[in-house]
Amino acid sequence: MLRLERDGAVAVVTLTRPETLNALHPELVDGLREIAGTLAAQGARCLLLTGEGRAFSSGADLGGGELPEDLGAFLEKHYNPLMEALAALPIPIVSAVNGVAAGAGCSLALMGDLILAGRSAYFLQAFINIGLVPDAGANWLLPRFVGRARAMEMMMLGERVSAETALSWGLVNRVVEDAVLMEEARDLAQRLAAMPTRALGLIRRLARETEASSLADALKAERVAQKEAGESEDFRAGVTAFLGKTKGVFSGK
Ligand code: LHQ
Repeated sequence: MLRLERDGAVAVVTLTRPETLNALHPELVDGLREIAGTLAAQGARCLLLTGEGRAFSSGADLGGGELPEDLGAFLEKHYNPLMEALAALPIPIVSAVNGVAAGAGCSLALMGDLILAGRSAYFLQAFINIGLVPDAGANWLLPRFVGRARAMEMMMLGERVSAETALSWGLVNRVVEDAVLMEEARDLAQRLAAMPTRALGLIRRLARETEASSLADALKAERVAQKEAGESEDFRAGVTAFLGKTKGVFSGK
C-alpha cells in the first residue's frame, strides 16, 4: 500500500494503490502514521509524499466493502492520528501532487509545507458529493490557505480546482510539467534535507502554533523556538560560514 525509499537524507513515501487512484485504506493510513513516527529517528531530514500512477490520492477507500458505521470513531482511530503525526513531524514535508487529490487525499497533500503540483493535477473536496463534510483537517486548512470565499466554494460545490487555479489561489507553491514533477520535487526535497533541519522543524511548529494566536503569544512561541534553534550546531555552522564567506554545510543537528 506504501513504498518507503531513502534517497540520501530524503524519505520518499509513495502511495501504491494505483488501481483505486491511491484510495486511503485504513491500513495505508495507519502504515503512513507508523512511518512518520520513525522518520526523524532514522535520520531522515525531509519527507517527500507522492502517489503511484495517475493520482495522488482519491481520498477514503469507498470500494472496500462495508463502510464503517461510525465515521467519527473511524476518523478518531485512523485519520486524525495520521494528521497529528504529520503535523508534529520535526522535518519538512514536500507534497508532489501527481494527479487528483480528492477528499482526505486532498487534506493529505495539503499537509506538505511545500506543495508541487503537476500541470494535470487537481484538487477536489469530494466529501459533499457523497453527502459528507470535509475531514482530515480540511475545514481548518482550507480557509487558512485560500480564504473563506474560496474554501466555502470548494467545500460546498465539490468541484475540481485545477493546478493552475490552485497556484493562483496560493494553495500550492509551484506547478510544473507532469513529466518533471518528481525530478523537481526530489530536487526541492534534497535542498531542504541539506538545510538546518532543527530550524526547519521549529518553523513548522511555529507556523502551526501561531496560526490562531495573538501577536503576543506568537512572540512568546518564537522566543522558545529561537532558544532551541540557537542551541543547534547548524546555527553555529551557519554563522561561521557567513563570517568566512563560504557556503554553510548543515548536519541537521
Ligand atoms: C476508488 C476511489 C475511492 C475506492 C476512485 N475509493 N476506489 C469518507 C468515508 C469514510 C471514512 C472517513 O472519511 C471519508 C472522507 C473522504 O475522503 S470522502 C471522499 C472520498 N473520495 C471520493 O469521494 C472520491 C471518489 N472518486 C472520484 O470521485 C473519482 O474517482 C475521481 C474524481 C477521484 C477520479 O475520477 P476518474 O479519473 O474519472 O477515475 P475513476 O472514477 O474512473 O476511478 C478509477 C478507479 O479508481 C475506479 O475503479 P475501476 O475498477 O472502475 O477502474 C474507481 O472506482 C476507483 N476509485 N476513487 N475513493
